[in-house]
Parts: sequence; structure tokens; C-alpha cells
Amino acid sequence: MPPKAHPTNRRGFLRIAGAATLAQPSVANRAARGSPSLTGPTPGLPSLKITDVHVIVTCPDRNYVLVKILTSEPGLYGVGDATLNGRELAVATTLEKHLAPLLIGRDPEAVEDTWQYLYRGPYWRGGPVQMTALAGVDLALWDIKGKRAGMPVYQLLGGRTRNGALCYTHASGSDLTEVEDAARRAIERGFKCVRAQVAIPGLEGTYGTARRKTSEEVAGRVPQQADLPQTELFEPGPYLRTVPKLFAHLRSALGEDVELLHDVHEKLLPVEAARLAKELEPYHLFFLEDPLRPEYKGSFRLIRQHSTTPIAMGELFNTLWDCVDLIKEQLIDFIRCDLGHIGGITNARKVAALAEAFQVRTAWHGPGDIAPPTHAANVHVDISIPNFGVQEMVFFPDVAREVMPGGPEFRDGYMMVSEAPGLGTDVNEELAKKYPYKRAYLPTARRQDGSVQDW
Ligand code: CS2
Ligand code: MG
Repeated sequence: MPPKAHPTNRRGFLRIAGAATLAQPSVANRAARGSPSLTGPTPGLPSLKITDVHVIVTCPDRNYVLVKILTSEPGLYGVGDATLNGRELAVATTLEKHLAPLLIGRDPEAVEDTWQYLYRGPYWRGGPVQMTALAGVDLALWDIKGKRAGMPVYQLLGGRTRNGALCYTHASGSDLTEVEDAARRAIERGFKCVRAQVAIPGLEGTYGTARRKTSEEVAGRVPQQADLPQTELFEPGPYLRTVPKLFAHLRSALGEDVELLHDVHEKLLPVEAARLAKELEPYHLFFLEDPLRPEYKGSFRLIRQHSTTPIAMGELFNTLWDCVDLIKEQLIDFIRCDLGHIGGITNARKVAALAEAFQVRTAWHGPGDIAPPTHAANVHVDISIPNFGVQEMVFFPDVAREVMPGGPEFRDGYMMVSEAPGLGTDVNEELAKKYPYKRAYLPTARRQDGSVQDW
């Protein structure tokens, strides 16, 4: 169950807690230096202080990093997600050693000021590790604010603009028929949008599909160490020949009603991406995702020049400024930031507002390697903005949901947010301890000639 809403007779309840808060002037005063005169208590409520920060690293089905921020009000805490696949411990250390000391004694209600303080305070700022740590803190603070207000976070963001968030799931397979079957299962389950990925003949492992063992590996001649990156083989030629065939097959098998998406996963060069987007035009994709690396933003013009296939981009972005050019020049149709890697709700709603001005819609990143609090935050933002497009979602295994209960629910093609105060997610710290961290990496990729390829 998402966390219980706080007792309605809040004022009576908190007058008791208030007394406890006042007992800690020294800590509060020392840390409040961060924002000397900003944060007086909310009228009618005693002042609130952050009293502790728990950084929880757990591996029920995969590694996750959760941030639990405790306050001077007994029982009032917030939970955020700071999971960065393959760099979990770097983020956990950033939180424990660098951010937590700055948070103790601060007023958790000062969400924007804390964001600015933690983002612009450091001279060396930004990047996926720091922005994921900041996102964990930001989500926990929005969770606290919602609980203290007795409201789900979307209400604090301006209330509903829609009943639920249209979402998509993944359909993949080692050949066209397998992908078709997976897509049919998704449609039967109620999905109106399906992302399709197929293994590429002759290539060992293609993003989004189960990796096939090489003959060497099958013969056991190549020991594969589990806690080191697997290497996938990628060649643009076979990929560019196969993907249009996949969508031709899916459209003839499934018809036009289902929305189809594909993730290029930043593997192509500009002219290759332009060719693919053009050749996919007849299949009316909902969007083609991450055709190029963020480093080559300027080359999106080439794709636009040659194709009307809608383009989505952004999961690798870490700042608002990473989004500006592509949005301002309308070189993309969907901004696909990851709330867990761009500094949380505080920054995502600014990205959404920027995108609104240029008719760009959101399609926040929602894979399996970020934790339920970020999935919840995605949907709280989705249902409170005017320019929502679609939401990626995954179903978490039970073992993960036991450690991290709550979160948005799938209902007939839409993600429905919990009405519980806050984000509607939680963490069971005792259970989390049962699943210690296991070193793991995302795959890497190489070309046939042995050179390094973007995964
Ligand atoms: C992918 C992710 O879902 C997606 O769109 O790009 O699965 C991505 O590969 C992982 O999140 C990387 O950590
Ligand atoms: Mg992607």
C-alpha cells in the first residue's frame, strides 16, 4: 500500500511535533546558512527540518539506489530514486558524502531553493551522476511536500489535465514473427502503443532484444564473467536493412490502429539516421527514438530535411540546456528526458514548459533500470501538463515491488497515478538489506572490425 495519508487533524497533530522541532536550534541554524532567510515555517505549521538522509542500495532483481529523507515531524519522510545503471555506487557516494551533509537542518519545503543550491552551488556541476543524485533528493522533497499537504504530487503541479497517461510497452524478438507475437500479446493486454525491437541477423545482441550466445560462448570457449560488460556486435548495414522490414511486417500483420515506436538507441551516423527515418515513413511510426548521440544534436537537421517520421530524443540529457536547441528548432517532436537523470520533477516541469512553447510533447524515459519513485514522478507530471505525449512503462517483478511498494498502475493502456499523498511510493529498508548490491554493467558494443561502437 502506498504510504497512509497523514491524520486530518493536522494542526493539532503538528503542534505536538512542532515542540520536538524547536529542540534542535543548533543543527538547524548551522545548516540553514545555506538559505539564511528564505524559509520561514508555513503559516499554521511548525518549521520543518531535514534530520537525516538514508541512502539505500539494494538488488532485489537488479541494482537500485533509493534516497529516504527524514524530517523533524515524526513519521514524515520522503522517498526518491537515484538509480543510474552501471554507476550506482558513484551516485550513492555522491549522496552520502557530498549532498546529505548539505541537507541536514534545511527546510524540506524549500524544494526549488534546494534544487538551485545543489545544482548551482557546486562549481563542478551537472553530468549523469550528480543529476541522478539531485533527482533522488528532489523526488523525496516533492514526496514530503505532498504528504505534508495531504495531496498527491500532481495536485501540487496544478492538478489534472487528463485522467491517465497513455503508455507503451516493449515488444521484442529474435525474428519478425516473434516480435509480431509479442506485440499481439501487448495489444491483447490493452496497450495502444508498442515499441518494437528485433534481433538483427548476423549480429550478436541488438539493443532491446535478448542477446544470442556466440558459437564460441555456446561451446564454452569464451568464459563470460557476469559482473563485467557483455560486448554486442553492431553493423549499421544489416540493421538499416532489417528495421524497415520489421515495420512493413508489423503493419501488414497488425494493421494501422496500433501505434508503433522504435528505439535506435543512438547507434547511427547522421546520414544513416536520415535514411532510416525516411524509409520508415510509410509505416507511420508514433516516433523514432534517439536516432543520434546527444553530441551530434546539430545533425538532427539532416533527419528533418529528409523525413516526416516523428522523432523523440532526450533520455541521455542531464540539463534543461541540453534540450533547448532541439526543442527551439523543432528538430524533435517528443522530448524524452529521464526524470531520474535530469534532476527530478523540479527540472522536468521546466523542460515540459519549454517544449509546450514549441508544440513538442513529452515522452519521459521509463525503463526497467530506474525505480518506482521515478515511474511515479513521470505520471504525476504527465497528468498535470498540457503537452503530454506518451509514457514508457515497465512491469516490476514482485520481489522489487515488495522492497519498493506503490507506484502508478497500468489500466487498459494508461498509467494511473496513486491518489495517496506524495508520490505514492515507499521503500522497505529492512527488506532492502536482504538484497545487497551486485556489481553489474550495461553492455558495450563493437563493430565487425573490432572498433568501439556506441551501445
Ligand atoms: C532505453 C533504456 O528504454 C529505453 O528507451 O533506451 O532501456 C536504456 O537502454 C537504459 O535505461 C540504459 O540504462
Ligand atoms: Mg531509449
